[in-house]
Amino acid sequence: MVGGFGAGKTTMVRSVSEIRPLNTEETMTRAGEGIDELADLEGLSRKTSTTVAFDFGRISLDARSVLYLFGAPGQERFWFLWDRLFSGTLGAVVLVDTRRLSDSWYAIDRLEHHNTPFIVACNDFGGPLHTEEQIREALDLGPDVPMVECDARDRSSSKYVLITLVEHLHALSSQSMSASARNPSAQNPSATSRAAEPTPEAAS
Ligand SMILES: Nc1nc2c(ncn2[C@@H]2O[C@H](COP(=O)(O)OP(=O)(O)OP(=O)(O)O)[C@@H](O)[C@H]2O)c(=O)[nH]1
Ligand SMILES: [Mg+2]
Repeated sequence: MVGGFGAGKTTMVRSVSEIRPLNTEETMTRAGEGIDELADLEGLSRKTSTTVAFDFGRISLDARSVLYLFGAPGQERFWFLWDRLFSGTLGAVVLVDTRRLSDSWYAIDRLEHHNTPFIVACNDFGGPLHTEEQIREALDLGPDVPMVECDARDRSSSKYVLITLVEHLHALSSQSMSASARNPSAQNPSATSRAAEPTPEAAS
């Protein structure tokens, strides 16, 4: 789970994790960055804590496969942690507050840099409605990147987001397998082909 400050990453990990998630939340101080800019936003005016390392949760998919969930810290001063979180990650959810679309640019930029497959989930803060085309254009998303709406506070909605991600990873891995079957000499293990491994892996 990545995305801008206060987009709902910790909330989503809490909603879906089957274990009591590890959260590294600290109380936001007056000196904390961003507190003023969030004060007027519906749903965020009562936000009093922020992630300073990461959230960690887990979901068992079946007897053999476990999905590990990592929620990244949203504040800019903790972004240096992201590149470490991305290594070994199968895929990512970019959580977006559509009232603050530009806050998502950095996350998308880093994911593209790392070649990490991702989907976009627009969290419902009751903010101004944009069409899917407007959001795709603002985030410069290709048509192949799945986009869904969600409410991070709701378990079934958050589960649907993760299912969309896993299906996307599955589709990418099938594509790369059929491409390498057509042209075996061009086979090149990539982030997407790792998604096919059945062992417990991480998703964030
Ligand atoms: N209205 C509404 N509020 C939400 C939703 N998801 C989260 N919130 C609220 O938004 C606030 C921020 O959520 P967090 O989960 O702390 O956001 P975060 O992305 O982890 O924030 P940082 O770790 O500080 O970047 C909390 O007060 C949540 O209760 C949602 O879907 N709708
Ligand atoms: Mg958080």
